Amino acid sequence: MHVLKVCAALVAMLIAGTAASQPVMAGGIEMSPAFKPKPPVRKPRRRAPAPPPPDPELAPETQAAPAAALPAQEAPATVQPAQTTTAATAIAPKSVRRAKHPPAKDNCRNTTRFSTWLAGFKKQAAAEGISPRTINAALSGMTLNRKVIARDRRQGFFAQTFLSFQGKLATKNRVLSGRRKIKQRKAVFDRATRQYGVPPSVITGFWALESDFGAGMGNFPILPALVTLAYDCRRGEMFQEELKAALQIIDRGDMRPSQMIGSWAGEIGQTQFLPSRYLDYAIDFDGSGRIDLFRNDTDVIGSTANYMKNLGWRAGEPWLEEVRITGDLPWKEADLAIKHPRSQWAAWGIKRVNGKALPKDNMQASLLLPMGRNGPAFLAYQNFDIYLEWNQSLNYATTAAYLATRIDGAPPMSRGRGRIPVLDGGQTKELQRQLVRRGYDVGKIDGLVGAKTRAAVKDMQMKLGIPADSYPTPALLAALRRGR
Ligand SMILES: [Ca+2]
Repeated sequence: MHVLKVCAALVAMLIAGTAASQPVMAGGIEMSPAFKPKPPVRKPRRRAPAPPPPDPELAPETQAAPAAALPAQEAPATVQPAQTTTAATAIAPKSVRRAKHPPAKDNCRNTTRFSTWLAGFKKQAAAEGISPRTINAALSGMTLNRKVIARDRRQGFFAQTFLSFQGKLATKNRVLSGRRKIKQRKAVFDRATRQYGVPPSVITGFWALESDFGAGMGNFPILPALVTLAYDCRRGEMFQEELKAALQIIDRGDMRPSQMIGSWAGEIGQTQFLPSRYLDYAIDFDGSGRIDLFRNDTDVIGSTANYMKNLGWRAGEPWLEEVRITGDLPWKEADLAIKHPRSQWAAWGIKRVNGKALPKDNMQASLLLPMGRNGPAFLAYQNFDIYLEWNQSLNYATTAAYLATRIDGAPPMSRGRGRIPVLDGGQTKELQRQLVRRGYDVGKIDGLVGAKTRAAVKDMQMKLGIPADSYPTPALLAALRRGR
């Protein structure tokens, strides 16, 4: 795992709770005849009852794609063709790594005409082996969907604290429905655990957040969305690869263009796989001869487990654990980029949340304080990195990991120790300007606390001799205003 890289990118999302909103409905899309919304692979839609659907924080909205390295066109060689898959062959582990994409280019401008770009993309897709039939069926008559672009650029404008974010998403309903699903599909989960080492609660945690077990998979035709995002300069490279992967899925015979219905950002199925993730990791876990991530629980469970194993999930190890802090700590050690053996955290007075002692062993963990030293505290184990690969937003990753522990029986989250001070967006911008004046690089002055801002805050806290937990507070802002 690229722990440091991942952590740096991730911490970047710390307070960037980001946009949250319902998937945009298909009504706003200009569709070619090929994309009349008739999703034959989906159950009748029923929106999840829980507040903001999870899609705001999903991978496509974050700043870089999951790891990986083969050019998209080479991927099919490693994939079992759907028509010939059997349970035995489908679960053969695959090892696909795609290249990391460059960070999103905010404030970029599109200079090429859409029609010119699309003609070029079609040529390139054909040159890379996608059949003319698929290219025509999927891309003819495509137009740009400005709503998708607006949606993509709007993300990141909504900051939300971790406590508020997790409160809306890691609901009791999802805890209970997760437990029910595990009981209901016990044999499948047992097989997935044996095969991939990923626990049922971890899979159901994602499953609940991503679609409430299929109730909310999005009703957006993803091809027009992918074409738009592939054209747009902000994350063009990433989405050109996703668009090609979608074409490969069609070429492979898994889906017809009209069946590709999902989120406005191109994710499909009950655990909301981007097309490249589908192409590389979706499997026919029930041996039916086809992969179905829309309606088939067994395929959803197997595919999700297969994906996580390929990301490096460590069987039998924990991922996240809420802990209790007793007394003072060297706060600067609370950083996802820093790991210590559990025995060291125990020596610093960290206990299990029920007050019992932590095992004094060598298990590596970071201390995660999403809202600073007075907020809830977690030990994030090495498997937590897999959560960050799934989605780089730290709020999302922590919420998904915590939800899995709740499904496994962990008690409701502690609200922290006392009042937790919060800076609003305007105050955060002012803090960023103050830090820039002192020579720090905080990235964009955007009112969102990303990795650079957190690092600057931590350094400033150390200089001022105050607890260096990287969490920006009104007190720190006040000290900076006073010219310290
Ligand atoms: Ca199947």
